[in-house]
Amino acid sequence: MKIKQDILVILSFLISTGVSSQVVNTQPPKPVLPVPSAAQMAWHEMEMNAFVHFTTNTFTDLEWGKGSESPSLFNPLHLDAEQWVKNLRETGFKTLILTCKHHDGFCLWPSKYTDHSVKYSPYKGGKGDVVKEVSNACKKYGLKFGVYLSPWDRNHAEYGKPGYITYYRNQLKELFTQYGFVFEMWFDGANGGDGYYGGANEIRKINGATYYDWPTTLSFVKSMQPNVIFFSDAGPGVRWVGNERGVAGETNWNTISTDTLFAGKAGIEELLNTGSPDGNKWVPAEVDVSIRPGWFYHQREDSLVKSPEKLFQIYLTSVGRGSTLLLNIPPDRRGLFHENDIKALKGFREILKKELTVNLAKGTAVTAGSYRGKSKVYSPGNITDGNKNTYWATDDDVRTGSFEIDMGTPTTVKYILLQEYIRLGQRVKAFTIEVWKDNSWQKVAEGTTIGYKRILPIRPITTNRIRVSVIDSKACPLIANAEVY
Ligand code: FUL
Repeated sequence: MKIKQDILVILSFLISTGVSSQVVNTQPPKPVLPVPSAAQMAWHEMEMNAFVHFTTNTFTDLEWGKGSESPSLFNPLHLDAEQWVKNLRETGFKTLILTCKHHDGFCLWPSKYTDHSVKYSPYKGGKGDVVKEVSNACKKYGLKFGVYLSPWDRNHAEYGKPGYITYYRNQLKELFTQYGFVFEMWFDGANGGDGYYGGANEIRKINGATYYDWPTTLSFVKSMQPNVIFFSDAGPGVRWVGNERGVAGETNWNTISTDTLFAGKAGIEELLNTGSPDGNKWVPAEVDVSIRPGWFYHQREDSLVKSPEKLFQIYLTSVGRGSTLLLNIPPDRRGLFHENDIKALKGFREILKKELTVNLAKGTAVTAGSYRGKSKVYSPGNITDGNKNTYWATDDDVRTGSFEIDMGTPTTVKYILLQEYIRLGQRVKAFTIEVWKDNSWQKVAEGTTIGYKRILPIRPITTNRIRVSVIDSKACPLIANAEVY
């Protein structure tokens, strides 16, 4: 008798907690394909990446070196890669991508395959290796290191001919075997045109679709480093965002069909900017933008460094639109980040701290009209539990729904941050945000996509309750996180 009673007590406990229903109703939602790879997921989570453009251009004041520059020009007497990396880390950057070779062909490492490198420069008496210094500083301070190696080479005599492809792959081999883990490889889309080309001084056009034989090159790199992410206009790892202004689409799908991306096609920038909801590949957009008007350092631009406020705006239109930021900070002729750039980075960090540190929603109660199988595994409480791997989900046939965050005490709210559980695909197509004010719900924001992260700045308003409604979704919505600032 006693045993029976105990069983009854246990059963009623299981029912009240929803655990019993898990058995029948709580299979995880099926993925909405395509979904991110593990390396792409890690890339999403980095959020802020830094770009560093540095070469002979820094000394010639050019943006695109012609390829005829003498290596003797390159002499940064005070180069301190740790100064770069420490500043980046303090600002919140997780990675650094270095222009190991820009279009002018000058190599920042002593490549065995050319004389056009640091080895033939006065820098450290020809014994320097900037790639090594930078990758070591990244290791020391916990940033991931990435490589930019321009496919277009205005110095190389064989550019445009088959021999250059062997040269390019030899260089990739050096970079991918001598400097440790490379998280991202950046393939620039700028290609072909006039150049020095070993003294030929002519125009060389290439067919970008066939000349480089990218499939062979990419699998060669993957054979050395399987977890590398490839950036190019069309991926395959991450895509260009379609502009260099720091602005991802307000609608920003991580999905796109890469066979719709033809170079020169009208509207291609717009397509890159927004992605497409029915895209058949996961190729998220990366927002590359420079802290200065140019990508390389020019003294004349010392007064034109973007302000902390502008950098924060760019953060909101990149990270805040489900993309990652790739912010370029070019070292000056000394080989240091310029004081003005450092000041801007510090100011940017202060704004980030001031605006987005105290999450008013953390650990607060959340309620929802419905949740998957009425199971705690998918309950709305997952949205504010601080765990990115738990999420609120609805039943499969429910593609709309809302949840409400109750913060208790009325507080002034300026930003609402939302995150989908994208490991199972990007789903939300439209949503609204309302706040409880003067005894009614007032709409303060609306949007289309959420994706990995969406930050919605709103006109500051004092409230204690916030309601987020998914009004259209590709499948049952999965919301992993909401924060309020
Ligand atoms: C462009 C290049 O031509 C610029 O010089 C710079 O490297 C930028 C990031 O990409 O395509």
